[in-house]
Amino acid sequence: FPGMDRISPLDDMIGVGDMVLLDPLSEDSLISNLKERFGHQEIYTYIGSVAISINPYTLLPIYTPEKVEEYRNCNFYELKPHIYAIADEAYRSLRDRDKDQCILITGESGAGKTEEASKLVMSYVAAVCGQRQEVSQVKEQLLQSNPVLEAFGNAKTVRNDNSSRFGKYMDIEFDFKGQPLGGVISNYLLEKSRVVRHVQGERNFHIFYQLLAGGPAKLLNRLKLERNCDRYSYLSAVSENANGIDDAAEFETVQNAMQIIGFTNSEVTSVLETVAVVLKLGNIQLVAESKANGMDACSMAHTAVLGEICELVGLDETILENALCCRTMEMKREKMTMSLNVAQAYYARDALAKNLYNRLFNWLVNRINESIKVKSNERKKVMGVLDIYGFEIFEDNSFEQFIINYCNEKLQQVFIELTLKEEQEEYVREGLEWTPVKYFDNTIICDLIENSKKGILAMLDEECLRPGQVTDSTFLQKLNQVCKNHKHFESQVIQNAKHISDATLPRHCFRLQHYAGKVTYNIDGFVDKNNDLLYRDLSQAMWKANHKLLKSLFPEGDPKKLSLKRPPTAGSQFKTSVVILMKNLHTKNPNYIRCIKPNDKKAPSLFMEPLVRTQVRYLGLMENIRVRRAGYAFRQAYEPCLDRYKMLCKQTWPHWKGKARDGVQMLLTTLGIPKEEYAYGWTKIFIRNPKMLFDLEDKRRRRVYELATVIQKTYRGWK
Ligand code: AOV
Ligand code: MG
Repeated sequence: FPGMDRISPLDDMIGVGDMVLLDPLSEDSLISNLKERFGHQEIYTYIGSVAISINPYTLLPIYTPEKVEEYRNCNFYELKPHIYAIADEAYRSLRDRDKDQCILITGESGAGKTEEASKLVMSYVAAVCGQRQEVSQVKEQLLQSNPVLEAFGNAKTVRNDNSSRFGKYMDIEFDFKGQPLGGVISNYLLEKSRVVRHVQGERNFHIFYQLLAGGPAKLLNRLKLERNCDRYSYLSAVSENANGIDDAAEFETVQNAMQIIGFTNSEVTSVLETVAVVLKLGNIQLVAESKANGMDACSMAHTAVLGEICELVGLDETILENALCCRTMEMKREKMTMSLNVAQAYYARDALAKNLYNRLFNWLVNRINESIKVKSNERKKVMGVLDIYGFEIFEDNSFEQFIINYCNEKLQQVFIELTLKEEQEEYVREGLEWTPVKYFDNTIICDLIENSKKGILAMLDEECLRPGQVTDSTFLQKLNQVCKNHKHFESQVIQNAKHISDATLPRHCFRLQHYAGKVTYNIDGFVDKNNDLLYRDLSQAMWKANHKLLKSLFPEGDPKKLSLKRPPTAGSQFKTSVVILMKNLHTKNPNYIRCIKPNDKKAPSLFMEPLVRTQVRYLGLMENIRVRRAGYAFRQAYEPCLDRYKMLCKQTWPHWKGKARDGVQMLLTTLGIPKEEYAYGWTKIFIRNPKMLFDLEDKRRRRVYELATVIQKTYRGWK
């Protein structure tokens, strides 16, 4: 009888494993509970069915195949809190109760979302579902999409050595037996500005370093690349790489993964060629030239790199040079070529590099989707796993942080809506009494950003589309006018307003009071990044390349497909995809993992209380506990409840002939459990406190033991 020696699953726990039971309940007691558990390497703690996970920054021995076995098919509360318990619960609800699930993992940058989502949840699900040959290929492909997307979409930042610079949502699709069939990945706004620029101490996307460190000599020779990162102006100095990342080994992993997913050799080569082109673009240097007419112009300082690029992609050098140094204007059916000055040409070069890389990334996602998509038409059950960039507050925050934080704001909103809505609706549906608990609703901030008329995104779009002189400053002026009275908005112009607490806000910035803290956004580049336009000369040049992949990335460069329609702005595209994502999440049963970062040193066993306190506050953990407590922590349909515990009462054992609800009533009354501990819903019994459930489990275990002893004695007697 496994588990026989344990009285209750809570007994061998450090501190309190489910903080619904925390007594007394205060922010301090909550934090010291987390601290105590963290000190004993208990990184997971529940609030009801929500798991809190604190990044251990070290590999703990709790992710072994034995652990998977232990958690597999075990009841949620029978074992210590673990990500596997959440994954198991979600998987079983999907398989046995036919409910689509989503796993929502939130927390700030470096808190452990990717590790939990992409690695632990996915590998757990892969381990417990079918083992057949064709299934294992699907599983392998799904798992291998991670290293590929991480190589191209992750980078070292000051917060996290492997920071996701794109958002990812993956639907894993199963058949009715719970065997994986395939999946679909959606990606959200890659931080492409990183391709051309990153702050000191950070890196460009991993793949660049991986290729240089791990690419075989023959390949590098052919691509005319040097191993030394210093040679490439888009890459950081060598010293920044020395942080335990083994780029060469990662390169191997990525190559392997691409093969397993089903990339052909020539596809892999084309991808690496494109990566090389991006690197080389960064080395193109331009010099000023004066034209006879006194206009500024520029030309290539050295043509060697240009030659290398053009050779790689099969393009005439003059075409690329012209596209980088000039701009064609079309006026009243007349074409005019204008020379760019050096700054403009560098700008064009960087725009091309960013665009090219971004399109390559999208192509990769599509290509992976092609491999993992479900080929049959059967009805599917779906588990969605969301792993998005976490909330970011840097010293200098730009459009990218604004977008990232908007997304986190929306996720917080879903958390609020779904946890509270679900609770409340269920109580009402089951006919129980319920008084709502107060909590901070961040709808006001979401609205400030996304409102279709006066939201910041809408105003940015309006400004981008307005004819005339549009600059970041005109956009800020507009913001100031429209948002000046908003409680969550601050800027210099309105610094005298009452709600401004400090006067340190620079002129070219605005500040938002997000649910997770105040963030000051530097307005520089907002208009440009939102516009996200690539000069037509550049896309036309790329389209002319004799390189299948590269050409396909710039379909608008085809002169036959000349379209005057403006592509949607970056902000509005992002908003649209967030709206779709939110709709999708609302159709699924949510499972929450809320990640906390224990320190900002990336160090193991260091618990910085103030840092944790901030996160505990903005994640709303206290409110979460209060809601759970005011309501009922557990609920179970009458039939399974009676089945499990009927052995505890003479009247219900071995069979209860009446209605299950009456049987449960008989059971609880006979056991003498106080009435305020539970309530009868129409279809379910609601239990206020998990303690009662644990007591029932204890009693049940003892009873099973007694029954087993009786059987053993009888058996011995027979012998
Ligand atoms: P994030 O996804 O939340 O940040 P990660 O999942 O990348 O954060 O975690 C950051 C680092 O913490 C990882 O690279 C691991 O070294 C370590 N880590 C996280 N969880 C665990 C764990 N359970 N066990 C051991 N180490 C862990 V961001 O993508 O930056 O928002 O954008
Ligand atoms: Mg991540």
